[in-house]
Parts: sequence; C-alpha cells; structure tokens
Amino acid sequence: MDLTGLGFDGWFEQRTSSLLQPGQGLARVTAVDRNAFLIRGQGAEQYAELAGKLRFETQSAMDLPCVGDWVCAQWSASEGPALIHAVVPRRTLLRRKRPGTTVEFQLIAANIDVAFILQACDHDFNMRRIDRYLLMASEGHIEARIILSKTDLISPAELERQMAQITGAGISVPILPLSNDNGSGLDAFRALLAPGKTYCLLGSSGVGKTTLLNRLLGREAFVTKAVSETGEGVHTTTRRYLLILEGGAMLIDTPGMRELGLMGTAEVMKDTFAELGELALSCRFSNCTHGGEPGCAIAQAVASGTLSEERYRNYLKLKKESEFRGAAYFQKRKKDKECGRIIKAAKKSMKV
Ligand SMILES: Nc1nc2c(ncn2[C@@H]2O[C@H](COP(=O)(O)OP(=O)(O)OP(=O)(O)O)[C@@H](O)[C@H]2O)c(=O)[nH]1
Ligand SMILES: [Mg+2]
Ligand SMILES: [Zn+2]
Repeated sequence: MDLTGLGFDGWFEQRTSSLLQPGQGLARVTAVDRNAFLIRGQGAEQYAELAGKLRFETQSAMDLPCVGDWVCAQWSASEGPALIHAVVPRRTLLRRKRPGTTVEFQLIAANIDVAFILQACDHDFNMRRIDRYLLMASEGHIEARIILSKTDLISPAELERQMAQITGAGISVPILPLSNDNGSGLDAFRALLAPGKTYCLLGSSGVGKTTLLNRLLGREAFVTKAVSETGEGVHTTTRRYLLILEGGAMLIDTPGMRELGLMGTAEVMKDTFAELGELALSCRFSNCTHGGEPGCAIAQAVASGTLSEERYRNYLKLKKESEFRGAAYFQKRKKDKECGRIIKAAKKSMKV
C-alpha cells in the first residue's frame, strides 16, 4: 500500500524532510504494546522497536510513538525488528490524563481525522459525558460525530427525545443513531467513512464499539462481551489497533474509558461551549467568571431559560477542572525540567 492510502499527505511531508535520515523510511504505527510496535510502511505490517537514542532521550510519554503516529523507521536487513528513530509531528492527538492523581498524560491515538463518540441509548446516555468527549476531541483538534448506539433497545419516541436533548443543549455536532443488532443506521455510518482518512471509536465500555467494527468487517473478527449484570463494564477491548477497512478508511477501536481526564485551555472551552462564549461578550465585566457576578449575561440566559441550566453547570465544572489540571500540569513540567537540569549537572561533575 502506498503511504497516501495510509493517510500521508503534504502536511506530514513538510514536517518529515528534516527528520528522515538516509536508510530510513516512513511508516505508520498500527499497534503498541509497551515497547513493542507494529508499523506499516509501503510493505507489509511488521514488528518494530525503539532505537536506543529515542528510548533513552525521551523525557515524557508524549514523545513516544502511539497508534496512528507516523515514524521514521529503519528496516532490518535480516529478519529482526525494524527500528523507530523519530516520531513525525502530530496533526491531531487524542490524549487523556492518566487515571489516578498524577498529571501524566496517556496518549490514545494520533493523527485521527474524525472521532466517533459512542453513547448507548439504553443506560449509557449522559449529556455530561458527551460534553467531556467533545472537549477531548476538540482539544486534540479532531472533528467529532456523536453515535447513539443500541437504538433497538429504546422506542423511537425516546430516541427522538435524546436527540432533542443533545441539539437542545447547543451541541451542533452531527448525530447518527444506529443499531448493531437490527442494522439500522449502519449504511449511513459506512457512508461517513472515506478512504485514506483515519477514524476512531470512543465511548464507555459496553456501548458497542467493537460490535460496530465487526459489523463493518462483516465477521466476528474481534471479541465483544455482554455488559456485566452490575452494569460495571468489563473492558473487553484491551488494546488499540489501527485497522484498514476494505473501502480504504482506517479505524481504531479503543478500550472503553472509565475516567476522562482533561486538560483544557480557555480556547478549547470557548470552542466546545461556543454559545456561552458569545453570551459572555455581553457580561458587564470583561473578566467575568460567570460564577455569580452582577450583570452576568450567562446567568441571565439561564434565568430566562434561553440557556439550559445543565449545560451551564457542565461548563462551570469542566472549566474548574481544566484550570486545575492545567496549573498542576505546568507545575509538574517545570519540576521535571528542574530534575533534568540537576541530573545533567551531576553527570557533568562526574566526568571531571
Ligand atoms: N441490543 C444491542 N446490543 C448491542 C449493540 N451493539 C453491541 N451490543 C452488545 O453490547 C455488548 C458490548 O459490546 P462491545 O462491542 O463489546 O462493546 P465495546 O464498546 O467494544 O466495549 P469495550 O471493548 O469494553 O470498550 C455486547 O454484548 C454486544 O452484543 C446494539 O446495537 N444493540
Ligand atoms: Mg471493545
Ligand atoms: Zn458572566
């Protein structure tokens, strides 16, 4: 397959010329398992490892290849693994805060064109979760589509109500309802996929991501599992894999996420909550935090019913969270840098 079919274009080419060394070629990462990688270049998919320099000089997980990345690789003359020497700058990046209390990021996938955010109609439906996924996609500069799955489990009227709830909240992202069970909406979903573009499936465990992938493939290629009785989703998919579909589109199935850590910037918040940003222009104070100041246009819109209170509350909650995470993250980066300096200084003194 040529590189264009894998999504390579002028944008990447521009950023590659200075990186690629003689003897190396470009490849796309299709799977990651700790320090082992599957990459795909012009030839067949193959096993790869990190070159020593990349492994030892890496400061943060952000600098290591993840699924979807373009890398500069050197193929082995013998049967051995290829070596990854460099990661090409990413056009888009999906990442989340690592579960727990640290402020490290976990990379989910790189160079995704469109993220499908799946919500199951039956009991997964949750507006706040939709907002969070949309924010995550927007932070990564990725277009999003909302997929309401398992429509066979609810009535048409209930589906209508859920769709109205999303649009009513001011979310303008296209919504597609579908059922893996009775097949409705599947053709419409297929029509969204274009050759050479990269897509990913996001959403809680058990919403039917892998089942959808199997429907597209027309066979039970990947394992799916019934949602457990307690409602506590068991993670059936445990690894991300970039798959090339028959029509030439690429799709990454992901394990369901339990905790969505986000680090937002003011710009991203404005993007996801565009209508709030517009309203904020009419607040009395230009630095209004919309947290109860007099003359707040957002509070007025909530009071008069033109803005849903739920959306306003989500906004405040996410804003607080992303500000906190942002501050913590930059503090940590600073500390890492200081550590690096101390180690460097120590090494220097050892040489004498
Ligand atoms: N009724 C109904 N059940 C579905 C539908 N899609 C998937 N399921 C069922 O939901 C369960 C979970 O589906 P999976 O595809 O494994 O879910 P997943 O999103 O991949 O879950 P993780 O891999 O854990 O993230 C399975 O029992 C599927 O058969 C649907 O459209 N309707
Ligand atoms: Mg799965
Ligand atoms: Zn205000």
